[in-house]
Amino acid sequence: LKSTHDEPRFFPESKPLKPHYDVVIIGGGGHGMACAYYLAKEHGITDVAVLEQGYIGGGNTGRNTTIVRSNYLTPEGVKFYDTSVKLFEDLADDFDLNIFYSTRGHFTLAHTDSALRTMRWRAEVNKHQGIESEVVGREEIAKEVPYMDLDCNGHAPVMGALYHAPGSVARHDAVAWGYARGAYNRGVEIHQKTRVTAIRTQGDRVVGVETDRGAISCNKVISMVAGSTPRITSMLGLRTPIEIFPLQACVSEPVKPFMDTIVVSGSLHVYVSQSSRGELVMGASVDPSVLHSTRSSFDFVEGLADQMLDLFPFMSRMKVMRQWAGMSDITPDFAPIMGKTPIDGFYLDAGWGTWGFKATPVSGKTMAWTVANDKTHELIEPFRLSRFADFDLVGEKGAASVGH
Ligand code: PYC
Repeated sequence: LKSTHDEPRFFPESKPLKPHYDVVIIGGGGHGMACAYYLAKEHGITDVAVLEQGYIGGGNTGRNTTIVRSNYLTPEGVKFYDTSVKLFEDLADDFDLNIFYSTRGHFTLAHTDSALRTMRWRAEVNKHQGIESEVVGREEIAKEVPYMDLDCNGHAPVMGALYHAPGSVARHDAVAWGYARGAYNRGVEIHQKTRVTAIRTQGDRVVGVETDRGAISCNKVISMVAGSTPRITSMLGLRTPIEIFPLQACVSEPVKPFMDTIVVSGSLHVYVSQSSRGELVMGASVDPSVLHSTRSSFDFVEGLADQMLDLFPFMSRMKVMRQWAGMSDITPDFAPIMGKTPIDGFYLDAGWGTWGFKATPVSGKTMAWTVANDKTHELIEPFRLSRFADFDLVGEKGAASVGH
């Protein structure tokens, strides 16, 4: 009989920290793991330590509602997220791991003339970039989502929608695990329960980090910590316009599959899809005030249920099984901050607000390229930190999916 103890572990036991690494990645979520993976796979850089204060994928990677799409408003955003969608499509093969990637089609409902105008705008920008997006009317929506009350119980009738056929969902933890295993198998060290407490510099250059397990020297540091970004950047006195707002979500009890599309309503501040386990995965807009917290509230579920029942009255007896919150690092223009910084050897991948999961592959790939070449990758050039000083913003508010 073959014992399961003979199988290699998915992840190894943790080792002591080495005194020096070429690259330290702060943050063991999807982005950090993806960057480690592409550094090793595409650039042969394997003297890398990923430091994670909690556990792999335990931050915003495991707290989002797993939507993948590229129907953004700006050409810069559309190109960037489209590259991500294409990478997602091949990820399971790449990892040899099922990430439950499921293309569902994505409806963003418009309940007002002005919302419909934004949908038309997004559709045209998308089509111009070769992305499948179109504005559809009530009849088409009713055909694809027959169980939805398009009249919203008389409150805010649906007038039309932006339909984005490539819209998908995936198993978010599997994405982080796949990247982590791929990075580890190529020689990257992953250190969970290792919190960075300071970043060491000499002049304008990064030379190492201090952690609650000891100090490490290194040549390059990449911060990929989403909601913890202000804690890390303050260690260097680096100013960014990021503010942290909680974003809450929940899942219902599992029910038989009935919802095979993703439905989003920016006006009602809700989004919903059905997971491969049958649970309805639901979320709302960010909480109204700045708060560094991952506590979820009764107010959130109550408000969400109120809006959700306008669209899906038959859900009134469904139970909510779990609820949680993530910390969204929101920028003023609703686009990320990526690339080099004024501190040599310190790279930033942040400002992921409510839109980070879908960027996991492309952010890992372009940040790895940027770090390997010490030059900002052209796809992320529009997202440079200096755009705020240059007044060269990438206004993505109209495509951020949820009201803010
Ligand atoms: O960007 O698609 C999105 C999204 C859905 C929920 C929160 N953000």
